[in-house]
Amino acid sequence: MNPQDIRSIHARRVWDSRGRPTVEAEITLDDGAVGRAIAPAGASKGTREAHELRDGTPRFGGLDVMQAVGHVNGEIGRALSGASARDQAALDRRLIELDGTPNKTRLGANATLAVSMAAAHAVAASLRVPLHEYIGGAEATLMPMPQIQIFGGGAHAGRRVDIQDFMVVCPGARNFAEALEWTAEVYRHAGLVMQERGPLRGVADEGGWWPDFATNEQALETLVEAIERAGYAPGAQVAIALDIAASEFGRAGRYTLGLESRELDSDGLIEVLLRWIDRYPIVSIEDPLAEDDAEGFARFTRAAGQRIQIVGDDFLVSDATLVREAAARGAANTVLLKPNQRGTLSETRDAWLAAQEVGYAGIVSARSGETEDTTIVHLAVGWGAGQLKVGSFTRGERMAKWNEALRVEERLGARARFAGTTAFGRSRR
Ligand code: 2PG
Ligand code: MG
Repeated sequence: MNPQDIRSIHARRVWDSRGRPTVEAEITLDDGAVGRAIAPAGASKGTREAHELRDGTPRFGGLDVMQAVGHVNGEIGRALSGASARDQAALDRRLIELDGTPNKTRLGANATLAVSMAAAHAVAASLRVPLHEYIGGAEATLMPMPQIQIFGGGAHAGRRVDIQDFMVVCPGARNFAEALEWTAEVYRHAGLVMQERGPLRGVADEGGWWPDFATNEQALETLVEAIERAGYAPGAQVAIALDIAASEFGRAGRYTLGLESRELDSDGLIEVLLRWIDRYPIVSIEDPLAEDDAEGFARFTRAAGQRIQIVGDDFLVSDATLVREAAARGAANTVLLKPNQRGTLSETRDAWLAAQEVGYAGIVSARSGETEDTTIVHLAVGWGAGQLKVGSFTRGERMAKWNEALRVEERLGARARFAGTTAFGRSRR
């Protein structure tokens, strides 16, 4: 018997921030240590993501996860019982083999990810160290730059505006805690500006203000105004990061901006984005083009990749092979890392390792459907990714992550280093 061998695995159905079912796994080790983790769920998903297994029965609009829960309590539990949780790579390999499909279609990435993450939590508990330290060792002391949403949009706001995330980062902040303080002020002032213009219409899926705008660009203007009114210098102290999530309104090189009743080709969309970069203090753009538009991605990266960070989310789906392919064609310079796009911690980490090999930056990211689970905070610190995207600055499932990061920074004390914008992606050519 080894203290970190798996004694038992149990899954249950719990509920996410959208009131939808999701999978929680709980692993007990032979020494009695327990680890627990919950799978998140996306709304704007890449087609090459690992498969999220939903029952498809009439219950909860087909979204129930009792099959995935059953897989953990049955097949996965039997296969991993007695295995060492200490060897994350071997455990994840076992999950992949057991599933046997290229994309976790049989067991479900929601089942495998919950187990993969719960195992890491259990070992950290057994070793009595925080998860980030178990993952990255004592030298993993880099606190990430937070990317925080001020206005939601796209699939997270009934497509009220086309662009999905209007976010801020704080290049001028001295540490993580200060970046949160500044963002809190910007968020509050953005609310005040919206209120002056008309009734506040609440918040979008990830907690950003509801985007009651006449054009996409008006959101950018309002964001700059909020930064200024909060007392910060746009660009130098607080800058803008966007997730265009272009796969949601574009395919085969055609893009439809519904709000502005405009149809554009790739170059037309690139032109719009380049104008925005000239006009507004934008330092990062995610999924500027659709997942099927690698050529557009490469053209945009040639045009702007030395000035700003260009992030592949739907485009790269946290996949090491796709990261290498993108690098070979000069498309994007940064990968978004979402563990449930792959379904195990090891595969997600592989994408980050591939990114480092090819000179790409990395951003660990939540999904729009989240819970109180804070694993991603520990991944960001443990992997030294340097950036963390969690959604906005309201709603418990978002604040759980920001607050956990504050605890980590406090615990690291004088050893904590703040990534600032040093970890941002920039193309080298
Ligand atoms: C994204 C995420 C988070 P979703 O596109 O980056 O904002 O959204 O989880 O819906 O894919
Ligand atoms: Mg995205």
